[in-house]
Amino acid sequence: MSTRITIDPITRIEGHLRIDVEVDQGKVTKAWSSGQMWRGIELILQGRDPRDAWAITQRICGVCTTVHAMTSVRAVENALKLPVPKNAQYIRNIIMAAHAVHDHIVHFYHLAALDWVDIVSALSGDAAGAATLAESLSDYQGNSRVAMQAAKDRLTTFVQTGQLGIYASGYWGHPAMTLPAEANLMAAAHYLQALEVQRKANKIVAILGSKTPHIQNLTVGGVTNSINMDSQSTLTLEKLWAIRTLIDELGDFVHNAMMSDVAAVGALYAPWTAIGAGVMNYLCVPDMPLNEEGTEFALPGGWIPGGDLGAFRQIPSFNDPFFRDGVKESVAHSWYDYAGSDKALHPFDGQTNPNYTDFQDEGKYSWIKAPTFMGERAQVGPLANVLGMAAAGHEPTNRHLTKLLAQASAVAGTEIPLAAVHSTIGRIAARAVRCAVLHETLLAQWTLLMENIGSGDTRTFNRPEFPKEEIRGVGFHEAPRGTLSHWVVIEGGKIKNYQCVVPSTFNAGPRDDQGRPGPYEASLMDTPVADPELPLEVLRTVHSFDPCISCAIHMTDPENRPIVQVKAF
Ligand code: NFE
Ligand code: MG
Repeated sequence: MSTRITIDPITRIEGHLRIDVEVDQGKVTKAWSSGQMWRGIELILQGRDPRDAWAITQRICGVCTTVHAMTSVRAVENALKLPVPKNAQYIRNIIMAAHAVHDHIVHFYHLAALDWVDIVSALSGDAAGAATLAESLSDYQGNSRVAMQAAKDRLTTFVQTGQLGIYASGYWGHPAMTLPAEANLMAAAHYLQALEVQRKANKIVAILGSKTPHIQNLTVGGVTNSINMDSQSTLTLEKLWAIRTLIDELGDFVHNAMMSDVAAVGALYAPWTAIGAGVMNYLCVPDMPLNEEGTEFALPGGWIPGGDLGAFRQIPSFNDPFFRDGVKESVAHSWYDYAGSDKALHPFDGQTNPNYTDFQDEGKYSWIKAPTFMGERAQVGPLANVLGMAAAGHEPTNRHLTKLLAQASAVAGTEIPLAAVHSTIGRIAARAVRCAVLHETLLAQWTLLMENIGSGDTRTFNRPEFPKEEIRGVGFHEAPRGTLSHWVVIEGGKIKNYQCVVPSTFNAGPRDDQGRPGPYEASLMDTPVADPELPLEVLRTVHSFDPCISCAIHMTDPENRPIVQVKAF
């Protein structure tokens, strides 16, 4: 007999996500992913000045704080065929890389790790043992016995207060939590240290963007950071060197602590490399443009159908017709109607007409649309990105991926092949690899900016001019959760249509018009569930995608209905 489990809301994510699964003989046999909030950003944009869209779309989310702003200016620049000065590209690139490093650190340590790391068990871990383990994995400076004891004391004091706050409802002691106490203590110590480290990445965003979340320095055609080495009120050498110091401080944690924690946790949970593959068509886009036209990039991207790296097709530029023509969105199982027909629509012709029906297992059950690429369901995110960059022969990606797999194999005592990354653990591992790659990118983009300013180029802005006739543009960005695109139709200098196709829309989307499940749903199939009352295993796979539902729907329930009261962590 099958059991139905409804988890609503899923916590340690952004937004309101409901996951339903049917479990038969201890395994998931059916799954539904449902976005439970509606906003309306795409509709708010209609009729507005395209130069304002970035500031409005950025309010889609406060987690991926910069990404909608970046993607929006790119969409409008693409419609205008407006080049972007190199300084502006580099400044944007530094912000994007710093934001992603912050986001990936927070995801692993603060959002996902507590599905794998038992904080209660950490309290009984021996500090010297935890330090020995940590030092065997890396020479990160926060690995000492003193550091481990400090973390243990801090956690113990916290527990003695009796006010466990966010830790009160954790699945501590769950049979699927199998790390030794010293491994739990090591990870818990790095969890606490990561709270400080992630701030350093975010400071870089704030220095260049004037504020975070929600940067203030973008404009269609460039950035508003004036460069003048003789003026204290502009982007000065002092600020640039402050950024360099922060980049250097981040490196030790990212390349040593995070990479080896993920390798060790992954190796100790090796059975999870065979769980959670789901949709194996992977999409990622190139990013970190190096020239004014957006035809050269530091990081490659493309399409991998069926998980076959040999079939990789590169997306070379912002103007690539393959990407531009490849995206559609279906609403067959989403709470929207399309006027005229229920066929999937290309985003330039996209519609946002809400039609709420309640949760219908076989009908409409989510506020999230169901995007496809080349007619297929597609998984996006760090795993897709790392596989795409590896397939494109990107040296830093291959180096960090090889390093992580080698370390995981050493801990596991058996060779872990590349194919193991098509899994729940693989998505987490790929995020660490991407974080390491992006840290290098951050340094490289900082160097490019310094050299370019040093060459005498201080340009940061090209003025946009809007024609009367209709123009269309797409902007894309490889955001922390995957491929993000904004699609804008402009007429007479005003926005006629605006559609956002977002990473979590790709991954959290419901069934499409052909009844095919989305990546969350597909990845949950066959997941073992030891105790339906404590569905930790389901959370592991869902959290591995790093869900963001405000992004996925970018649309709020006007009546503010309470959804359900739960005690999940
Ligand atoms: Ni709100 Fe986002 C990212 C975007 S959603 S977090 O990264 O775009 O997937
Ligand atoms: Mg949308």
